[in-house]
Amino acid sequence: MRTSHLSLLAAGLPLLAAHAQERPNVLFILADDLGYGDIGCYGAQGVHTPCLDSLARSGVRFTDAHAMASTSTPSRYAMLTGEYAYRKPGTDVAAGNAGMIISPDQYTMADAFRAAGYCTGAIGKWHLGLGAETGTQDWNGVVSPSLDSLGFDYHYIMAATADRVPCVFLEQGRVAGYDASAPISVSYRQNFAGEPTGRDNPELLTNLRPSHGHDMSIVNGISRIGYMKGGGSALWRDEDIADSIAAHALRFIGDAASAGKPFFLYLATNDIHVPRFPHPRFRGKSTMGLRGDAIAQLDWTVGHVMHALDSLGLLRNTLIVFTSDNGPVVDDGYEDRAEELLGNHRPAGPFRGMKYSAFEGGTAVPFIVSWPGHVPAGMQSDALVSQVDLMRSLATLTGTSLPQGAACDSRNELPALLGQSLTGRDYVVEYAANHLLTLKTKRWKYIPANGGSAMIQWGPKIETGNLPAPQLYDMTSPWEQYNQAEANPTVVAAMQAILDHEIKPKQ
Ligand code: NG6
Ligand code: CA
Repeated sequence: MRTSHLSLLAAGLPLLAAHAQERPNVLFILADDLGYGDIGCYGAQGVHTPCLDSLARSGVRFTDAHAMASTSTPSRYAMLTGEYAYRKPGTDVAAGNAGMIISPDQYTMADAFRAAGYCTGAIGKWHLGLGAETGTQDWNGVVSPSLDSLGFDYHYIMAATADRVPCVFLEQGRVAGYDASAPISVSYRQNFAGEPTGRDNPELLTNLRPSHGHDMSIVNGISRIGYMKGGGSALWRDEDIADSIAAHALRFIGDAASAGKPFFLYLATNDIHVPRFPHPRFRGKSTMGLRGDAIAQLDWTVGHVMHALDSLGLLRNTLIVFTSDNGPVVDDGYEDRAEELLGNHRPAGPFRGMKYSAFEGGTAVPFIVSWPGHVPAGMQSDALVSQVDLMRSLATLTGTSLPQGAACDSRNELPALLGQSLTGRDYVVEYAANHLLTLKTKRWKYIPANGGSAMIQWGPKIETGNLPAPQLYDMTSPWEQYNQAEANPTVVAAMQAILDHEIKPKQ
C-alpha cells in the first residue's frame, strides 16, 4: 500500500481519494531572517540547535533552497499564493496598519488545505496586512477581512513584525486579551499627543535602544516603527512571544487531533527578527548575545512542538517543512551587539550578501523536510528548490486540484521536496528589496545590470548586489566573487530571456 502511494507521488500523479486517510498533517515552520549558516546542521558557530539538527537527521536537508524574495512580505506572499510578488502591487515590506495584501478572492495555500478537509491555522508573524484598507482597521473591535477569508480556520497572529506597532496579538481578528481600559489607536503618520517616543524619551528605553530607525512608540522598554496608544495588558512582552506562539501551536494541534481531522499549521516564528529579546532562560545560550540566543529560542520552539506531536502520536504522520522567509541580517536596527559578538559565525554561510540583497545571501535559506517513513532520513539534497513551489506541491500531496489561474508560478516539485528525486527546478526567480529580479540555475547566478548604491543606505552593512553591468557567477565556487558575464554572453542572454519571460503576466 505504502509503496504504491509513494510511486504515485514519484510519478507526480494526484493521490486517489481512497488514500485520504493517509494524508499527513502538515506543519510548516517559517523562521524569520534566519540565514543559511545560522543553524548547526548548516554550519553555525557559537550556538547549538539540537532540535533543528535532529529534525534534519530525520529527513532531508536541502542545500540549494530559495525564498522568492529577500524580505518578508514579498517572500510570504509568494509562498502562500504561489504567485511571484512582483505580479501584485503593494507587496513591499508592509506597515503594521497595512490593508490585506492577499485579496480574499485569491486562492491560497490554506484554501487548498481547507478544500482537502484539513483544519487550517496560522500562528505567529503575519506581515501581509489585515482589514479592507490601510489605516482603517478597528483595533478595538473585529479587524476584517482577516485570515479566515484566506483559508485559515484559526489564526493567532502579530499583524506585522515585532518592531512594528500594533504590539498585540490578534486572535480570530480581535486583539487577544483585549484591555477595554486602554483602547488602541495606531498611526504610521503621527504620534498621539503625550505619548513618549524613542526619539524624545531615550531614558524610557530600558530593554533595547535603536541603532537606526525604530525610534517611535515605546512598548516594553523598546521603541518601534509606527505610533500606537493604548493596549494596556494586551501589549506583548517581547520575552514571552516565543512561548505564546508555541503554546497556541500546541493548543491548535491538540484541538485538531481531538477533532480527528488532519491539520495544516503555518507556524511563523517571530525569531530571529528584531527586536531580538528572547526569554531570560535563553540568555547566554550562545556566544553571540541576543541574536544567537534568539536562535536557541527558535530551536526550542521547534523541539517543543515536535515533542508535543510525538506525545500525541502524530509525529509519524506529520510532514514538517522548516525554512526561513529571507536571508540573515546582523544589525537590523537595534543595539543588540549582534555584529560585535558574531565571532567566526557566518549567518549567510558561504553566500555573499544578506537580507535585502540581490546576492544569494538574500534568498538562500535553510530548508528541511521531514516525514518519518515517507521521506528518507538523514539525506542531503542538492536539488534546486523554491518556496514558491510549496503551494502546488502540497496541493498535489493532498490530492487537491487548484482552480484555474491560481498559484500561477508554483510548480509541483513534490518528488524533489520529499527527497524522492534529486532533480529540482531548472531555475529559480529571486526578488531583491530594490525590486531587482535575479535568476539562479544549478550552476549560475545572474544579476541584471542595475544602477544605484553598492551598499544598503539606511543602516545594515549589506551589499545590495547593484552593478551597472550584468553579473554572472559560477555557483560551483562558494562565493559570488568573479563576475563571468563578459566571458559568457550566451549564458547571460539566455538567463535574461528567462527573466523577460517570467516578468510577463501569466495567461
Ligand atoms: C526595515 C526595518 C528592519 C526590518 C525590515 C523588515 C528600519 C530602519 N528597518 O525597514 O528593521 O523590520 O524593514 O524586515 O526600519 S522583514 O524581515 O519583515 O522583511
Ligand atoms: Ca524576514
